Parts: sequence; C-alpha cells; structure tokens
Amino acid sequence: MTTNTKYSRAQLQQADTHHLHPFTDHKELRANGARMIVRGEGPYIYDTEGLELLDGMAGLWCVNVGYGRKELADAAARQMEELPFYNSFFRCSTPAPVMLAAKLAEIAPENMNQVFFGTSGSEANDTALRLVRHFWALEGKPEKNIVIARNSGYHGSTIAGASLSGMTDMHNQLNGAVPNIVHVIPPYAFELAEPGESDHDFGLRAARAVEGAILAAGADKVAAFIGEPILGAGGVKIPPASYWPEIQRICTKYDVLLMLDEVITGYGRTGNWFAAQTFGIEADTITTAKALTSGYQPLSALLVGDRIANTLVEKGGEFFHGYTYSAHPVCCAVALKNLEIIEREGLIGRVREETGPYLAQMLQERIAGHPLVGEVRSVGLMAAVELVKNKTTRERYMPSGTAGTKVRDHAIANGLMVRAVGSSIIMAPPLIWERATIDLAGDRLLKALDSALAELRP
Ligand code: PXG
Repeated sequence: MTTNTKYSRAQLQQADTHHLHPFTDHKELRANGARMIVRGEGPYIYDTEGLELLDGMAGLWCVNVGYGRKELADAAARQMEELPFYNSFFRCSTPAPVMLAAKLAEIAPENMNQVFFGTSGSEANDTALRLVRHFWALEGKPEKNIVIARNSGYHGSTIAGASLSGMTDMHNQLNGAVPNIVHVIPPYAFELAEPGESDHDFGLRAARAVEGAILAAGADKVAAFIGEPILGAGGVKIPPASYWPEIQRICTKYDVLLMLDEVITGYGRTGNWFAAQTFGIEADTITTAKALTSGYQPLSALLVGDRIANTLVEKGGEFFHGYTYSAHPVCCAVALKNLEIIEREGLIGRVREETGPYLAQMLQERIAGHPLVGEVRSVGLMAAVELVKNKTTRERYMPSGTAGTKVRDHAIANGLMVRAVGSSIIMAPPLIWERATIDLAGDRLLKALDSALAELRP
C-alpha cells in the first residue's frame, strides 16, 4: 500500500488539521474537511471515496499531458539514482538543465535565447522583477524602475508576486507592497466596456490605460509593463484583438520593457508553445512554470530576451540572485521528457486545429444559450463561462460568487472538476482531451447549470 491508498478519508481529514492550506479560510476548511484526491489516470482524478472526476482544470492549470505518465516517473527515478541534486552556482552545472535551456531556446520566440530556472511561477516573477530593474541600472538608468501591471492580474503569492498581482484582497493583507508598481484596468470587455463601445475600441482604451500610466509617471521612470496574455486566475479574461498590438506599440514608443507572464498560457494551452506566438507579441521576458513539467515536478523557467541578456552578459558583473533549487536536475529531466511527449503526440497542433475550435463550438452551441449564461469565451483549451441573473442587462447574482460556487459544486457532483472565479466558471483541461471528452464535459456542465438554475430560480 502507498500513502495514497492506506488511509481512509476520515483519517486523512483528521491529520489534515495540522496542514495550513494555500488560499484557504482555515476555520471553514476544518468545519467541512477537504476532498482527498488519491489517484489520477489520463484525464481523470479519483478521491478516497472512489468518485471519478473529469479534471477540467488540469490540476491547477498544469497537468497538460494528463495523469499517470510512467515515462515522467521513470525520467525522475533515473535522474535521482544517478544524481539527485547538484547546484548550478559557483561555475557548476548539470546536464539536464543545460539541455533543457537549449531546448527552451529552440521552442521560444526568436529573440529569447536565455533561461533562468526556479521552482515556481512566483519565484520566476521575483526574478523577472529584479532582472528588469537590474537591466535599467546596468544601462545607467536606475530611476527607470516602475512596473505597470493590471487589476485582476495574478503573478504569484510571494511579496513581489502579490505586489505585481492586482487582487485587492491580497494587497490589503500585504501591509506594504513592493514599491513602484502601478496597476491599470484589465482588458475585460464583458464588464468594463461602455454601452455601445465595440470590443475593438475597448481593447484600445484598455491598452491606452498603460500609456496613461507611463505618461503620468514619466517614461524615464517606467521600467516595464507586465501582463498575462490571457488573465488566468483572474477569470480567463481574453483581451480583444486590438489590445496586444497597441500594448506593443506603446512599449516600443516609450522604451518600456514588455514582460509576459505565461505561467498558465505556456507550453501549448493556447495552441502554440507560447501565447506570445498566438497573439504575435514580442516580449523581453516570458515567465513560465506549471506545464513545463505538466506539474509532475515543481519547476519554473524565466525566458529572457536578447536585449536584457546581452546587457547582463556584457556589462553585468555578478547578478546577486538565485535559489538552491535553480536548475534542479530531477525537475529538469522531467521537463525534458514532458516536452518530448507534447511534441511526439502533437498535442499543441491538436489544440490549435481540433480540440480548441471544438471546445469553442461546444460552448457556443450548448452552453451560451443557457438562461444563466451571459457569455462564453475561449482560446485553445482555456475557457470561461460568465454567469448572470439577466442575460440582457448582465446583472449578477450577489454577493459575487453566489452563482459561481453553486455551478461549480454541481459540476463536481456531476463528475466534472472546474473552478469558480467570482461570477464565472473557468476550465483549462489537460491537452489530451479529445472531442468525446469535450462532449462529456459539456453534458456535465449543462447538468450543473440546470441544477444551479433550479436553486437560484425555484
Ligand atoms: N503567474 C501566473 C499567471 C499564475 O497563474 C503564478 C504566476 C504563480 O505561480 P506559482 O507556481 O508560484 O503558484 C501563477 C499561479 C487559481 C490559481 O486558483 C492559479 C495559480 C496558482 C494557484 C491558484 O487559479 N497560478
């Protein structure tokens, strides 16, 4: 028996009272107990009670190749047997991260040829923030240090990650964010576009909020803009097509670096290796983590563009930054095997050409017309369903989350794991989903919407 199978749910829930969970109201958790997930196979996860759930969230936006991949376990075991750890400080290195860095340079956008490793997206964003400020200092402009980010953005939970994030509740608990970070509106047309304003015009207006912030601070004070190509944890907010080209124009005009956070969108989710390719964005840094190993090991890679890397190499001296587990050989060995699987199985092309369009079609044809649904939207295998009280006025059920948690709980009861973000339901399934899996998810989501509707409008 393994740790996963030898305990009952009651035993696990008892022991779990010693465990402080992330992003959790601990009193509420102790009153209700956690669902204990003990096994995964392909697109499914299983709990202690034997309930089978179709995992519409790929773990936490990361298990892109699905569960139960023995090849990844073998890659980790081989690396652990040969060399479980050695560091990459003090002029040392090990083969796995070296080969992974070269591979990432091959699949990344053309101007990205250097990689800095960490173990989480939050760490990678700390690295990115320090690196862009260091870059401008090396260029003789240390006062060019303000970073512009967005409300509803999510960039992690360390102090720098939370400071870059645009979540009010997180900021309120920080009691002092990292200074010189400014937030502007996100490109969220469903709630923020004015009546009669086209998506195109709203996209330009949202991008020009960045220009406004640059002009307010003075371009000689602004180091960079950071954004997720699609806001993920903030609710799969997909920008209008006009947004990213305008952001690119603005960053170029004022010589502001463009930092992309692809912790969720990286490694195939939008139908290309990176969403930078899907949206045609040329960035100076790209933060990646999660699906780099499909979540089988903790690993992040900050992809660094040539402009920053050249300065760092040519005039940098020592960059006083790094983590014990930067370039961890076991994590990197797993990442190499994971990228090999993604390529060998053609998962990214399938998302781009088949399952992404099929998911969009399923949502349009089967979900969009439901009385609770105000909008469906998706890119690749990343989707949101907006829940409303009134389809025309887009009035919401209050307090925020009322409809979201109801639909989510019914979805889980019907065998589909999804996530609720305020008044929306979001999905980011493993890239191994096929048409039949998407149909099944559609059946279960529809049942959940009907059950929630019956409770909300008895
Ligand atoms: N950037 C983005 C875009 C993320 O989505 C991070 C950075 C931080 O990564 P780490 O590995 O430090 O967690 C993330 C993480 C959710 C949820 O509820 C999303 C994340 C993490 C936890 C929960 O959707 N994204």
